[in-house]
Amino acid sequence: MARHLLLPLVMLVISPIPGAFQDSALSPTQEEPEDLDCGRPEPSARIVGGSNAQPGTWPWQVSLHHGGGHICGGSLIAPSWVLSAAHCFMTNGTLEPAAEWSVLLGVHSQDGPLDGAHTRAVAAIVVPANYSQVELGADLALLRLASPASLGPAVWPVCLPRASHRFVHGTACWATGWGDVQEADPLPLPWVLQEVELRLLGEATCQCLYSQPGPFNLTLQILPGMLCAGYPEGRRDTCQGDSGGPLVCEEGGRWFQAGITSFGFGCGRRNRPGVFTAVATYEAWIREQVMGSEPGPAFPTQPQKTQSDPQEPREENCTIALPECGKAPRPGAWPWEAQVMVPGSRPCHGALVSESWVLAPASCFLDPNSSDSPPRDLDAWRVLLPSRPRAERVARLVQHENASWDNASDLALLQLRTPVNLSAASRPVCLPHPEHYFLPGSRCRLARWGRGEPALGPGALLEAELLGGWWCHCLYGRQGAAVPLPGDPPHALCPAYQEKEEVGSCWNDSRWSLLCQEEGTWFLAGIRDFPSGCLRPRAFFPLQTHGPWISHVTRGAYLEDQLAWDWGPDGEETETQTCPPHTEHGACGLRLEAAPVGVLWPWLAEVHVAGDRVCTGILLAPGWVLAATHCVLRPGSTTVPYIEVYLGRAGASSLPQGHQMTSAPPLLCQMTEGSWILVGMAVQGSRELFAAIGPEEAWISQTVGEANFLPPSGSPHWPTGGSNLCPPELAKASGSPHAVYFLLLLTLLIQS
Ligand code: 4AZ
Repeated sequence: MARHLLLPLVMLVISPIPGAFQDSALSPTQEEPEDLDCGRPEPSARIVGGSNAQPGTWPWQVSLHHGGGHICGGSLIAPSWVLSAAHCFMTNGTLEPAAEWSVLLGVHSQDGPLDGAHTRAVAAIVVPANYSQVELGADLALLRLASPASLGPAVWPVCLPRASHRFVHGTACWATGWGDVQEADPLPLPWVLQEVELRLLGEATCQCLYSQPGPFNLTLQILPGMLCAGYPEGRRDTCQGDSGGPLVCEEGGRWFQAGITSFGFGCGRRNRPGVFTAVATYEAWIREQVMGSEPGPAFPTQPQKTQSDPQEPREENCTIALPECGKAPRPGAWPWEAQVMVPGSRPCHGALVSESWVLAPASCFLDPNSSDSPPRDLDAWRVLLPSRPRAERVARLVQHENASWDNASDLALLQLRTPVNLSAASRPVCLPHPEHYFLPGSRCRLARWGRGEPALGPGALLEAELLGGWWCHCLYGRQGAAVPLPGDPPHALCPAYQEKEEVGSCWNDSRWSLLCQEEGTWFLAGIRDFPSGCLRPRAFFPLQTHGPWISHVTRGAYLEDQLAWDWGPDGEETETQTCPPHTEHGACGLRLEAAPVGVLWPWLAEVHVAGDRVCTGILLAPGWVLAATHCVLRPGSTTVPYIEVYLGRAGASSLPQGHQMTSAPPLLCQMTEGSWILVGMAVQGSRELFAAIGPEEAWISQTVGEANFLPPSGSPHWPTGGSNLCPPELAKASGSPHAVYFLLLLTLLIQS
């Protein structure tokens, strides 16, 4: 089946049923099929709020095993017949041999001894001739057992609806199974059967929900013979592994099977309810297959509806669900901002990700003196949330298993003792699914993360635009490495800042998270900018790879689908899927004696962007010119523009009077032995303040390979405290630097 279409489940509720089946002594074989007392696991008082089913609540639920494990669910409809989904048994269009399957009946927990349960071999599997794939319907199968099931309180058939049976939209029904509890998150041991209450949705509503834009531009046609159940807001659903299991509705004291779990888009997602095979549609086909079996399945007539039953709505308008996370009244007023207060430490900044969970860097809570997590006194910990009068108490701390001070998994989840009532003032941030693709040009902001000192003033909010994946990857990734395609989790996210706020010393020690906005909804896109010095765009570890871990721990964090699909006129620059290769060796810093007339500085390059000469670059090696990032990456543009580099003509003359270049020139110093060395690049807008090259040495040498660095003894002294460099005579006058300055390496594609 189309894997991407399907996924996790959730469950609720409970129902005790002691005393069920007092009449189970009656021998089913003496009954007429219609008299088989199907669908009655009485008494059944249900309580919403649990997730494990009580033993015996759903005695028709079976588990279908193949290769030693649970693959799909099914329902017992007669002593020798199980109803399930066709897609469970098809591989590449071929039906798998019945002999490879077995049916477990009367199971509750699939771990350990299956008390009271029994197994039957499968004699035959039948699938409708017109079944081809789940999205085209007819996703049902009948399994004939090699010998009849032993009926009893834990094993009993469900009632089947006749073709004329009408299930009223809005009815609360129940789905059951041992499937995943979230997308790609298997049911944990001891594998207790799960149940979830789902509401039947009308076909028009379901079609309308599935027509809402969403990932992969999915188009799904709800066909006759399908039915939908769930909620526009998602969060309760069936998932992978529940397929083939029943969706049952109680009518007149009996349980009728309205649907067979078939597919859906993901699990529990907004506007993507589960899709089921409508059993009533297939009455004739089922009767035909089981003809001659005694007793066969029971198709009781639909119990009379009472007067108070609602009229079936004709046409439902579809009230789609909007994201419940990520809405902020204005940038900076973050309703998910959380501060974790641990006695004796500075507050640690994190984000509310659900009613009960806060995500924060694990490094806030790691003991620097010990590699093991010491026992902690969480009693004294507090979490401050916006607009909450009292600090929240912490019940539990769960650290990512790979968390360490300096890595991409520096994450911890803190569970609040009391869930927060979500409101406009306190609500979670949205988290991206693993396949989320933040479009180049996405509008982003920084938010405090961890224990960093506020390098920015309280009102300062850096607005940033996301760079395309190619640029971000190749600025940080290994040369020649393949660039992840859109939809594959990126290795890094690079925002390019636009606002010229007071930034301080390139905020070297600050810790930030990256929030990106789609359709007015904020996602926590990245965490922990990696140490990158001042000269390159900041890069953040993408959070999306951690979505499954976060939903596994929290069971209810707000993972939200991608909301923006507009690729814009430029699209992503996907032509080159690898980063540029290294080039040949060369020599640096020596002014050629026989320079062409008028050329004073042979390493200077004119950088032209979209036809305009914008700044000066420096030839570092035959294939590489170093230039300021802001020369080539323009605010408002999502891709790198057309760039030309002219060599051998820069520096011969100064710019014409009055001509303003985007970037001021590089700072070069002559060593005693006569070599010139590049010391800094002028900060944007300044002719006096330079961003030092020294801290970028590792990056440049890794990228360029053959760039020539003078040995330390020959280098001028690199400033240690920060990476901004002022010529000594200007140091006093410079004040604090404005705007971080980036460098970009251009590969010369055409060399002449
Ligand atoms: C599955 O893969 C599956 N959310 C079943 C149901 C749903 C998704 C996937 C509906 O078996």
